[in-house]
Parts: sequence; C-alpha cells; structure tokens
Amino acid sequence: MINVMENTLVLLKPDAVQRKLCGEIISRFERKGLSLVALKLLTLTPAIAASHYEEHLDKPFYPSLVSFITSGPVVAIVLRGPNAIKAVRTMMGPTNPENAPPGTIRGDYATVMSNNIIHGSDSVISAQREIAIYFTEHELVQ
Ligand code: DGI
Repeated sequence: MINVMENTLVLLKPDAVQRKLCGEIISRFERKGLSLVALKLLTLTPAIAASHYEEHLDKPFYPSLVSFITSGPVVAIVLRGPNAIKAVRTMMGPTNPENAPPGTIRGDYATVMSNNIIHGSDSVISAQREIAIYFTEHELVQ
C-alpha cells in the first residue's frame, strides 16, 4: 500500500462527550501517530446533521440518528497522517458495536448501533465533503 498523506474527519458523538471518553479516544489517535489538524466542540443543528448524513436521509433509522447526533455537543476533529482514513476506520471498528472486536474503539466503549461513539470518514471524497461541513480552510493547521 502506498503511504498517501490524508486528512479525515472524526466526530466524537454525544455519547462520547457525555461519558467523558474524548481524551481517551483522542489519545489513541495521537499514540497511533496521527496529527491533530483541527478540533472543535459544537452541537449539531438538524440542518448540519442532514448535510453530514445526506446518504441516509431516506433510511428508516434516519429520525433516530438525527435525534441522537443533535442531542448534545460533539467533538469534530480533522486528523492527518499516512492512509489516515483507513487507519481511523480500522481503529473505530465496525458500525455495529456487537461486531466490533475488543481493542477497537466501538468494541471497547459501545454496545449498540444507535450509540456507537464515533464517526470517521470512509473515503477521500467523503473526507473532503465532511471536513468542509465543520471547518474552513483557515481552521486547518498546515
Ligand atoms: O460510517 P459508519 O458510522 O460506520 O456507518 P454508516 O455511515 O453506515 O451509518 C451512519 C450511522 O447511522 C451509524 O454510525 C449508526 C447509524 N446506523 C447505520 N445503520 C443503521 C444505523 N442505525 C440503526 N438504528 N440501524 C441501522 O441499520
């Protein structure tokens, strides 16, 4: 695999903030060797949530997803590193925590799909689109 430097968007969801897991999760990414490029705490509006989860607008679980993701503050983070998108997804574990092995973030901290702690971009295109929802160019440290 070629080591391509990538930026990826991570959201620490309201359950992570409420359970005070942010430091622990950010620490995992730092120990992995990924760099913080941008970071902010914010509460998503339904409009931001709709923009973020536009691919899921028609899904039956969409109303509960929006209700959850807007229920409290989230931490939005841009991480940078070689193959950062895949690195973060691997560290997160599968979407459903029931299938997430110990050692992954969802495997260690989550039990159910509706409260699965973390979001990470799944492709270069998604990362670019999602980073632009939360950050301006000026907010990304060079
Ligand atoms: O990229 P992921 O967060 O791993 O997964 P995704 O983009 O397919 O889905 C976004 C979020 O939507 C996911 O973290 C949890 C929720 N979700 C996805 N599929 C289902 C779901 N929630 C419920 N209740 N049922 C689903 O089938």
